[in-house]
Amino acid sequence: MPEAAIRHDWTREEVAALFALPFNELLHRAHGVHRQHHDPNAVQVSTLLSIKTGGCPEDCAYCPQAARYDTGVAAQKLMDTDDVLQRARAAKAAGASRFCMGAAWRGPKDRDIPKVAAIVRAVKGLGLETCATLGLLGHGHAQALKDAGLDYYNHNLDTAPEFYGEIIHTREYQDRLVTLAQVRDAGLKTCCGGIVGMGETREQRAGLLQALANLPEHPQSVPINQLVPVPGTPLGGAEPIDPFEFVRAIAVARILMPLSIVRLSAGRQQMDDAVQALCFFAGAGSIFYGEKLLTTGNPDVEADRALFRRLDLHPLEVTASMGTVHADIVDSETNSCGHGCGCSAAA
Ligand code: SAM
Ligand code: DTB
Ligand code: SF4
Repeated sequence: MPEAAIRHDWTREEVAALFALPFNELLHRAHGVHRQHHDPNAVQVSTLLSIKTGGCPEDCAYCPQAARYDTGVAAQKLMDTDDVLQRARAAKAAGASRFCMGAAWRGPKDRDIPKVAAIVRAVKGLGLETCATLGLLGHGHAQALKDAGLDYYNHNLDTAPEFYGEIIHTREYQDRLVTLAQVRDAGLKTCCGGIVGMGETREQRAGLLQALANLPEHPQSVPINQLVPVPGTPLGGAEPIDPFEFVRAIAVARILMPLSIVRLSAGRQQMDDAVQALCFFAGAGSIFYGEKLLTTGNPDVEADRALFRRLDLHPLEVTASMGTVHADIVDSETNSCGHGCGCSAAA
């Protein structure tokens, strides 16, 4: 297979044509691209924590944290650094290599930035990669977070430009592009993806992935979320997406952005193991690990350990400036690699 080109000029027709390939053909192509640039048996493992929950003024139709929807999520203030640190230590001990912190804000106020920066600095000090998702950034925010030791900033496009207006009315697509530019300019890595299963058409799913792939730089991390329908939100009763259509979205993302790590993100609790296995084959190379996403559930740690064992997957080791982080999520009783791949993850 020829080396996959890194392109930023994908047309809608090209992306739609990938979606329309026979399923096996699409997965074969996607897996080929995956193997060219990634270890197909390694999965990066991140743990999420909501450091500021609920009470959000925005109206994102999928979100349980919007104050205007009655979802039972109580508004809380920003967590203290010590409480976040305790959760980050536990995540590291359980095998996560990255700690992702989310805040239910439209965006941080200037006065929030020193507090979040202190949290980031402390988490980074544990030897974890750090990621934050705080909403739209203001002047100087990205640089201050970078200076505190932030590695990634998550800010999603969420859906295709032409479907966006049906999902969110309190901020524009363009606002998101501006925040993403600030993130890149500060030298932060970008985590940017979206949600499928919100009632969009396949054409609109293609539109989301086209928009992601045609950003000035491919995001280093591309989370593909399946909608978690939460009662009380406008999308609480959304029709579940065909699981094979979700796998197609992962595969197309893999082909469009060959160097990026595509994350099989929210929605795994609603997915069976066979669908997750197809997602890994199609090019997903990252998951959220730990019983909770931000406010909704995620598979149990034990279930994920068993899944990794059954699929012979091992956690991606992150060799950053702080050294190698060993993510021992597979089996705490044995300590040698049984994959023949030389990794130190338990088999
Ligand atoms: N408030 C910030 C913002 O919106 O940018 C950061 C946190 S927000 C919860 C981060 C992302 O979570 C959203 O952009 C969306 O992609 C995802 N998300 C939220 N609710 C979801 C749901 N019910 N199902 C799937 N993904 C969801
Ligand atoms: C992303 O793309 N998905 C994560 C993370 N980035 C912040 C959030 C998923 C949230 C699912 C709904 C909830 O738990 O509140
Ligand atoms: Fe607020 Fe973010 Fe939820 Fe939108 S997705 S309502 S901005 S917390």
